[in-house]
Amino acid sequence: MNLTVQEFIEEYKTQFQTMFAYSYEEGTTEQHYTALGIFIKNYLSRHWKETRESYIKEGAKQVYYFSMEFLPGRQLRNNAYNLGILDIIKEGLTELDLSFDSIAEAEADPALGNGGLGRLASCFMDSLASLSIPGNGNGIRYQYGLFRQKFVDGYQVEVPENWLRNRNVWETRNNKSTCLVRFGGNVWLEPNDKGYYEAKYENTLNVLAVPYDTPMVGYRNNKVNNLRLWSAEIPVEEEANYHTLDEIQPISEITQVLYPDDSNYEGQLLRLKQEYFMVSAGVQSIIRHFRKYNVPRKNIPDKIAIHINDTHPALAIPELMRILMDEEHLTWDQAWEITQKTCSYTNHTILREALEKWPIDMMKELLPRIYMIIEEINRRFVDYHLPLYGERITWQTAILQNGVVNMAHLAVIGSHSVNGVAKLHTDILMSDVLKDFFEIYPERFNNKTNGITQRRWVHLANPELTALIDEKIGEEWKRNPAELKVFKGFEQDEETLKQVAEIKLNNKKRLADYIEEVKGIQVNPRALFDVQIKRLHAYKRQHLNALHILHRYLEIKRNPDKEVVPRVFIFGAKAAPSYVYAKQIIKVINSIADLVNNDPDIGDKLKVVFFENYGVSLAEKIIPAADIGEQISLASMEASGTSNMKLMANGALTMATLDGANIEIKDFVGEDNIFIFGLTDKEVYELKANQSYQSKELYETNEQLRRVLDALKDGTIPGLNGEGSAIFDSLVHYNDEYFVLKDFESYVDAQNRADALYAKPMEWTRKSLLNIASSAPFSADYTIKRYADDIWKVKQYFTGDEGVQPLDEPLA
Ligand code: 26W
Repeated sequence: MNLTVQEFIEEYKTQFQTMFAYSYEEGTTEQHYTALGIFIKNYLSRHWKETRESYIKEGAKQVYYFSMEFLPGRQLRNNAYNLGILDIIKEGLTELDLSFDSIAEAEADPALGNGGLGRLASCFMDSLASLSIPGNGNGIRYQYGLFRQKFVDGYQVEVPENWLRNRNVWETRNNKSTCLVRFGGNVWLEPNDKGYYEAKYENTLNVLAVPYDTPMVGYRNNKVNNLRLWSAEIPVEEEANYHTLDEIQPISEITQVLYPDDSNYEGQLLRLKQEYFMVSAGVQSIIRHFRKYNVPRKNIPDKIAIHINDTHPALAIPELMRILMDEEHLTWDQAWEITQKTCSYTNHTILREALEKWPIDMMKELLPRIYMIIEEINRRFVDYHLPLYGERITWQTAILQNGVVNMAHLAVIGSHSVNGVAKLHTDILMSDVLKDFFEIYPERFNNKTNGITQRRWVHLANPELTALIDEKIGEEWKRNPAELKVFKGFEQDEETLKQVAEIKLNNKKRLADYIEEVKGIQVNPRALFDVQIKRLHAYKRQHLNALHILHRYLEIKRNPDKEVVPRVFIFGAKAAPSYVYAKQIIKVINSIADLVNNDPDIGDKLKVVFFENYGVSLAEKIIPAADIGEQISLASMEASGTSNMKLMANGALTMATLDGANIEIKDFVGEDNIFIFGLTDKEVYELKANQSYQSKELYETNEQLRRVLDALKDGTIPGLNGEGSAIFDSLVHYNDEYFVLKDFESYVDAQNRADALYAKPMEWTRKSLLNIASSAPFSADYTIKRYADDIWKVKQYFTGDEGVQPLDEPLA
């Protein structure tokens, strides 16, 4: 299927006319987006079908990645690129006097996730397809994605994100594969004459789960995997029972909106409904597949792997038990063996407040049969472990504790594999958060450091850099990222360094134009672009960044004639709507931006830009233009981070604490090519254990720090209504939970080192090049290959020599 430009032009014109009944010349950008999306979807549909058929024919083991969140980003460019028809389409459109770039901007960015966890799921989907691994995504088709963020007077305001307003061209509603999910009511077990107990239900709320399938296109390998997102509807045969909107509400609300919190667990009934809805529909459709192809049930673990992305889908464990026992009539022991061998779990956070614990009463009432099963899992666990491990360990690891269902415990007990997402994070799971489990099941624990897809984050987001790498080392690195290291050979090559610097400058110019367009702020593209993009959370310490900016501002005011390295500080971050402190930090940074950007004494020396509505599409614009990536979480708190990897791959130098994957970045790039500062995780643990930290002392004894902190509340910053004082109080009077003041000095020091280096452009660019060339180990292709080999035991299904090749070099 080699499309030519002329074929494309003819087919596209017809496509447009068929859809809109007038000529393409009269179309709006949005219509062109729709027509082009449908064109591409038609083009890939054969591969989609053939991929599914080939997996069935081969009897391939398939993995199902269960996740409450996916953040795929816009798909038009990515799909065309992976299919290998992007250039043809671009050329054809140009001949038609249309611009691919503007058309691509018309696509809604599906914000079906909060942050790192959701984006990781989508990078993984891309890698699964590109590695020719039979991998399916299973999630929720939220009608409203994560809220759209607006700033009003510098305050965050949330607006609904109606991403489905225009047609979603990528999805296919699949009426053939619906299933019923039951909530509430009464359940009991009745012996029958066939010799087993039958589960009987009455007065349940029945919800129809309707799958919408979205193609996940592999890189140049003719493979298209499936992402299945479920939507809740009234079962057709019960339609007559529903009369008013109020009556429909309990059903329609299930998939209406994504919970906008990525760090704070709230035991809300609706969230529990969402979790069970997605899990039940997903597991049912897997088992139906087995029935259809008559696979013996005991072979389930040889044929499928279910991956649980954080605890949110952990009910897959009791749901699989339920189906195997109640519907497939296996015994408990048979069902349990299958379930454990099938399921695996990734932990994404050590924040205690993020760990899911459902009230037993709520679970019992909403999911009576599931609760019975959890109770039995717990009973057997306790009975078995009590004599072996004693009271303390057994009760601390039990699933049912103090009136709640501990979902992490359920996930660990019901899985054969438990992994963290960076080396340090996994170590902390084993030595602290899940320590007792590590004692019981040491063999289950393993590390899988996160990764990113270079296809979206480098090839497409940074085409100039990609072309340069192609020119210098050939194109092999695109299929085999390890090849990127060859680029290191150019670190002393002046011409290459100049080219790298020029590309960065071009990217910065484009971003500067965009900043002017959307924020009305003029920035100097030659200034150092310093970027922090991630959810707003105290542990990520955007306020440490803000203190440093204030410090710079005060220094420039005190020494107006001193030469400084000009900087543009760039932020993108949403705060959970109920997270007051995070919202106060947003307001303070916005007010600092007002102060700094409008002070004539400051000029180009310092600018602060806080973008509204940070998400995948904005990240694609910002990351290629970054000189510094801020990764400044308190050591031990950030499980991995993934923007650190994206920024480094685009030549940003990392400003980092020794946390999450920053440590591995440092190991690969070398400590001379990264700015490390701050407490280590051990020091943090020690300070917490001996309670010796007193932030107020630092305030009182460190004059530089005091000046900066005082500026938060003495009127220096315009437009605040107590937000500066609130942050001041948390840092000075409430003893600074995240050790911001403790790390301040060493942070400023590292920032000064960055200035000094930036003043030597060739040296800076050399380190930038080394970052680019050292980023290969963070390709999600490697991460996925390790999941596939170590956890899922799924194979790559090559039909030729296409696709991302078997990876020769075990990295990390
Ligand atoms: C129950 C509410 C809730 C929702 C989401 C709690 C916790 C979460 C996620 C675990 C938050 C998350 O996205 N964690 C991030 O996962 C990334 C991918 O592994 C890591 O790179 C980040 O460090 C981690 O914060």
